[in-house]
Amino acid sequence: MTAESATDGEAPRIDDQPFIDATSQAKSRYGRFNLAIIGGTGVGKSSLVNAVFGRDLAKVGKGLPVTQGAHYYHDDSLGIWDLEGFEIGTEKRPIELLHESLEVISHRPPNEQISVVWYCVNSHSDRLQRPEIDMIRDLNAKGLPVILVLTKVDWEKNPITNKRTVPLDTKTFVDWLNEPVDSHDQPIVVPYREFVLTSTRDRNGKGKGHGLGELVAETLALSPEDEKDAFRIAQRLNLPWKRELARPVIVTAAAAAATAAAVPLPVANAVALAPVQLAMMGRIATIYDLELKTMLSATALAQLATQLAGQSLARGALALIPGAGSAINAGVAGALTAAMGEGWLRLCEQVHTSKLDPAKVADELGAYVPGFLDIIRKMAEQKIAKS
Ligand SMILES: Nc1nc2c(ncn2[C@@H]2O[C@H](COP(=O)(O)OP(=O)(O)OP(=O)(O)O)[C@@H](O)[C@H]2O)c(=O)[nH]1
Ligand SMILES: [Mg+2]
Repeated sequence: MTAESATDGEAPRIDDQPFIDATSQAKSRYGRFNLAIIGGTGVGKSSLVNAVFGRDLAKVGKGLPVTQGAHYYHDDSLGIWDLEGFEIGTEKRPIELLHESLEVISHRPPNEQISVVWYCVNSHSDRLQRPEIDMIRDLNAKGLPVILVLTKVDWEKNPITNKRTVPLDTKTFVDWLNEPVDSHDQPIVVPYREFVLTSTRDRNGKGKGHGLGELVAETLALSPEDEKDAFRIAQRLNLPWKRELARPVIVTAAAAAATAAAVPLPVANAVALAPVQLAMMGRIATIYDLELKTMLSATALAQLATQLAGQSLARGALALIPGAGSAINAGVAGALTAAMGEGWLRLCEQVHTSKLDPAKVADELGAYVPGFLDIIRKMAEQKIAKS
């Protein structure tokens, strides 16, 4: 984005409404992923949520104390049922509290219903206690998939083989999980669906942790089919999942733009493609869980619109580019939209991974999202190279 193109010529008559509409449509289409988290005080629940979702909703504090034992925290893509207060040995039996909470939750709106449960246990315990087993059985009986998350695993790295091994106490727990027995050594069934060993930092409180990739993969696998996309959007560990969601959006928009230009559009009407492109960008932003209203001010959106159409510049300059022609045909419209989508995807990724400050998006647009003229120029170059 150069200063001239924003000021040169008339103000663009482009409506930013498609952008806003597409964002809210995509939000309601993808929906919300709801995770329930159970685990004793200090086992590392908040650290896990932070590591996987990149935010601790509890800290942000829009919490809703639904029952004595259950808090609900949410933003657009993520809801967390924090099922606390199940400390064994408290006044009320944990199982009763759990029953009460699940009963209350079942009467909440559909978009608040639990998809997956992370039952968190400190990996330094040697087995599950009876009340914990009862709770897991209860959750399972209610049709809720439970992932048993062993937290704070202190992996040891063999300096020679570089292989990571779990410490002895965790191994004892894992052995028990593989063949659980009761206190009389009789085999029992603990109906968790998976168990995953995790850490969010090393034993010195440093590093990024381990096992989290497996945790998100298992969570996705156990999520109901129609909530998988919401989980892909809510989580922040796996970028390829987001790209997989965003690419078809680009392909669809490029096809729509090509159709719109099936009868070649005069260059001055490049603006006709803007609704398609803005809608595409709104959808991609949603996939990266970005709040565009805070990223792009009205002025920035207007700048973006100029960038998209480039109409003031295009009018005279096109004639100077050999082979560019004077109309936008289907091929140009499709290529233009696809290039814009890829650029916007990269920009969203940078913001999402905190490599780009959301406040600087407006200034950086030009570096990511190619302008109309850049693409025409490129296509003209290719044409010349071919001939
Ligand atoms: N060594 C190690 N420490 C951890 C790990 N995860 C969390 N901790 C530490 O354990 C403490 C508790 O972590 P939290 O994530 O706050 O635990 P919590 O379950 O949310 O705790 P409450 O909300 O108080 O119930 C903090 O001091 C963390 O730094 C881990 O993987 N390894
Ligand atoms: Mg916490």
